[in-house]
This record gives sequence, C-alpha cells and structure tokens, in this order.
Amino acid sequence: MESRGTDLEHRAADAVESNGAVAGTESPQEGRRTFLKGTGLAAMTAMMGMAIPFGRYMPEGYRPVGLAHAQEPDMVVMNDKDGLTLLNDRPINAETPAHLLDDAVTPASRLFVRNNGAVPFHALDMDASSWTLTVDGEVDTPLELSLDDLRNDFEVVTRNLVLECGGNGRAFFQPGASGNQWTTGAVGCPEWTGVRLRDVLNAAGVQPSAVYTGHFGNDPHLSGDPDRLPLSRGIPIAKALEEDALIAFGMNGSDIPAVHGFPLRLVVPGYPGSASQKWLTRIWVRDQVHDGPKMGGYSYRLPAYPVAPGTEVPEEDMVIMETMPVKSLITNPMTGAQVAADGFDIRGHAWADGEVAGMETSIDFGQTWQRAELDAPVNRYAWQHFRASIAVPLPGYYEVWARATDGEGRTQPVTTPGWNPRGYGNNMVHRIAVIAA
Ligand SMILES: Nc1nc2c(c(=O)[nH]1)N[C@H]1C(S)=C(S)[C@@H](COP(=O)(O)O)O[C@H]1N2
Ligand SMILES: [Mo]
Repeated sequence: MESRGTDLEHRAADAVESNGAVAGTESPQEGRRTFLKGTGLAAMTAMMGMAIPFGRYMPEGYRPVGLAHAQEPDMVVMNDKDGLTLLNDRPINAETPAHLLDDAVTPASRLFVRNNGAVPFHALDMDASSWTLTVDGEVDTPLELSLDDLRNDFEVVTRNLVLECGGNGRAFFQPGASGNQWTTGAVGCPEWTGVRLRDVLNAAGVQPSAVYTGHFGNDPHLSGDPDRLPLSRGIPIAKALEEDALIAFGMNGSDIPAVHGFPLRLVVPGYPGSASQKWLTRIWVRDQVHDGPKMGGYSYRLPAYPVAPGTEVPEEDMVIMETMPVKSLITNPMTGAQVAADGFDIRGHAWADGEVAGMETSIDFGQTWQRAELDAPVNRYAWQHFRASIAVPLPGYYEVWARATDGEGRTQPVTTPGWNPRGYGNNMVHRIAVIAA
C-alpha cells in the first residue's frame, strides 16, 4: 500500500476536505468527484499544497493525477493498511502475506479487503447516527432498527470469527480462473461485536414460508448507476437461524473500519466471505433462494459434480457454494527465512466450518506427517492456533507443509482440490521454504 499513502496524497486529501468540496446540495459523493471542474490554477495550487511550475499548461478542467487517488475514498481507506498486497484498485482488493497474519486476533491494519463496488462515502464520514437496518419480507413484523436499537434491544456478544473469501487460493488453480488472483491471504480472524442475526430475525418473527435471506448494503456500483448493486447475497434460513452469525457494529473493540463495512455488517462464519454483507442496510427474508447480484451464473457457485480441470460446465449445473473447507496457514517463520541448523519452531492458525480436529506438519514433501499442538478455539468459528517444533537432520533447504483435518475427517489436500470454473474453495496445504544454516 505504500505507493498509495504518499505525502502528496495525504496533503491533497486534506486540501479536498478543507476546500469545502462536500458543501451544497449534491450528494457528498458527487460533490467530491466533480468539484474540480472549473477550478483555477490558484485553487489547484492550494489543493496540491505546493507550486505547479507548468500549471499554466494544464488543460481546462484537467484533474491532476496526484489528486485523483486522494479523492477516491477507496484509496483513503487503504492508508491504514500495513503490508498488504494490492490485487486491484477498482474495486479495491488486497490480501495479507501469511507472515503478517501471525496475530491471534487479526488487527484492522492486516485484514484483507474484498470489494465488489466502491467504498460508500458515508463510511468515510464515520457517522452512524441516522443508520437504519430494515428487516422485512417473510416476517410477522417488519423492523426498522437504528444502531442504538440493536445495542439496547438485543444481547450484545463478542466473538472471534474467521472471515475468508470464497476465492482465496484461486491463483493456484490450473488452468487459471478469472477474478482476483488471491494466493493465501484473503482470510482473517478479527474480534467482532454485535448482535446475533438469529435474535433479530426471531424478533421480526420468521414465517414458515421463509427459505433464504437476502442481504443489502449501500456500496455504489462501479458503473456509478445508482440503481445497480455490486453484490447482494444471502444464506439459507437455517444457517441464518444458527447462533453464530452476527450483525456486527464493532471490530477489535472499535467501530468497524470504513473499508470493512462501517457502521454495520454481517459476519457469517463457515460460509464464503460474500455472505457477510458490509454496509448492511437491509435483510430481506425471502420465500425463495435469493436472486440478488452475484447469486446466479458462475458467481460463488461450484459444479454439481466433479469435473476435469478446464471443463466448460453448463450454467444450470452450477450450485451455490455454501460451507468453506478446512484450511490452515503457517504464519511464522516467514517463507524464505533462515532458521537454526538443527531445528526451529513454527506456528499458525487452522479453521473449518466447525472445529478443526487435528493439525500435522511435514518436512519431507508429504512422505510423513507429525502431529502439531493445536489449541481449542476461543469460541466456535474462531481460528485455532497451532505450533510445532521441527527437528532437521542436516543443514539445507527445507519446506514445511501444514495440513488440518476437520471434525468429519476431511484433510487438506497437497494439490489443488476440485477444479471449478471460477476457482473457489482451494484449501490445498500451505507450504513455506526455510534454510537451515
Ligand atoms: N456490501 C458489500 N458487502 C460485501 C462485499 C461487497 O462487495 N459489498 N464483498 C463481500 C466479499 S466477496 C467478501 S470476501 C467480504 C470481505 O470482507 P472484508 O473486505 O471486510 O475483508 O465482504 C463481503 N461483503
Ligand atoms: Mo469474497
């Protein structure tokens, strides 16, 4: 992210703020995007905070490149990130290198970002006073809830919950799949505070006709068309009525950061991250499978049967991806590290839809596996920490492979599992290289 957080951009962002760009009757979003039209050289110079020696040659209405990024909220919110790899800047997508996921609880600065649209401006202003969540559809009593209503009328709970993008690991499929080329870093386990989705649904009274939820946020579509939504997904009503999913308004003891959904988001553990709608405005209880944007076609869907890599699967044979597979990451040492000649310690995290039952490591390319020490989760759906002492016979190049097994005996494969057209659900073992010297 370093290239994004330059002094110039910070200064430019400050100048944009102090220039009163959000005044007037335009929406803040339009205001900030269009105010440069007709701005004179003197004003431009003030905004840049320095002389523009060739400024007289700038075409009328020209928007300096140095201001463009600072103006985009998507870029401003990324200034708080630390060491993430940017995969795409429109929409913003960034993942976390494995060694930066070493914390037991993922700090905001190291949580991956997955956006399908733009970051809404309201989130940057961090003002939640007029926010409402609508719960409607197949319910006895539709609800309109403010953040205070949520806090006051429901039990507030705090849980460490894994959030992982369904496409995490996509980059390793052969043949490749289109979409963000996530390697291993579209996952994190922050501490979330909020109310149970179940409690809110029960307060509205779920009718027998309910089969699915439909989630809505207010992030703008990249086309700028206000009638289009970047993403609106849902989950089976039975999953929504389990105790684990939260409507969260806090992360790691603070408000949810702008880029992660301020002021309100869903966190649906065990399911692909796309179920965890950010900037949550509405939960529509449906009498059919939700049909919002990115519910159909090939989005977050897998072939109904195993296919050979590269197979063209007809759309009608694609089924919605539900649970996420068992997985783990070695977070220390960093791959490429030099370690002691006779041995070293490793550690990391493992997670599953449910509990991880066992954790093993191998240093002989999977010939033999040794049991690692695995902690119980701090709560259901928190990732579990593991550690192992690795002894090596000789100095030299080693790889450490780690694999987790879930409560139903499913183990991470050593090569990419179940190829699928969009590259979801890759839970192959994580491998690091070390030099024992
Ligand atoms: N409103 C909204 N919610 C969203 C998305 C989005 O684009 N818009 N992306 C989803 C996807 S695909 C993922 S993986 C997670 C990522 O959450 P994060 O950016 O907080 O890490 O948010 C989900 N919620
Ligand atoms: Mo995702």
